Amino acid sequence: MQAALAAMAAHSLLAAVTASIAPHQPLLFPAISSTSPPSAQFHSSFHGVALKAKVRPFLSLSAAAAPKPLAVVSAAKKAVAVLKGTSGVEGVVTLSQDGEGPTTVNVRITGLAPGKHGFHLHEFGDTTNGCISTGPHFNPNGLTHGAPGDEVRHAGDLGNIIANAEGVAEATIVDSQIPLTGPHAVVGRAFVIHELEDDLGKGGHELSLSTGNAGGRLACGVVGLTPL
Ligand SMILES: [Cu+2]
Ligand SMILES: [Zn+2]
Repeated sequence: MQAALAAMAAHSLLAAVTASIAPHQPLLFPAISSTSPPSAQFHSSFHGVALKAKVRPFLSLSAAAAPKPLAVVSAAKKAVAVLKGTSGVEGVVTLSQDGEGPTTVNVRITGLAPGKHGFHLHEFGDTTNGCISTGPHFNPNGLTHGAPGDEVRHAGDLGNIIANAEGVAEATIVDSQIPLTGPHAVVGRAFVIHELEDDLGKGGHELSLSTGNAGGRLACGVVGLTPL
């Protein structure tokens, strides 16, 4: 009973204190209340901005002190594409990238005719009409078709991969123009393996500077993120 009374008393006291403070709320922000009348503090948008400005530097300072930015720079990123087609050609392409470094692409494709086959990253991850709807080679810089080592090339130009006598092509490609994040990210686009050798823009054919004259699209797969 005593405790209950005490609690009630404390409660009324608190209520009384709150009520008495309420009309003088700026007392809670003495630094601001000294500059203008209380009524302006909480109804003027100008003072709302001033309040934010006071808080923000503290927040950004604490964010700068945290190791977050470093963690982002050194983050490993991984993606995969599963290639399927209509001619028994299939494969898996895995991509990994550390921070802003080059992307390492591991390719294994089966069911191919022995020899060289053009291998590209095409613009769209759209296979609604088979590999045709993946569009042209990924070309964010508006250049002509070339070899992976050329300065003038499509970002998606990854050259040729070579199938052995069993029709299996395995390759590891390291390339700086197919990042997994950022404005030129390739996630959501598609790999395509072609019927013919890519002439790397040097064949003199009317298609050399757009597709490398690499022929039909045997299989394709959309690049998607995977667990690290
Ligand atoms: Cu292609
Ligand atoms: Zn190209």
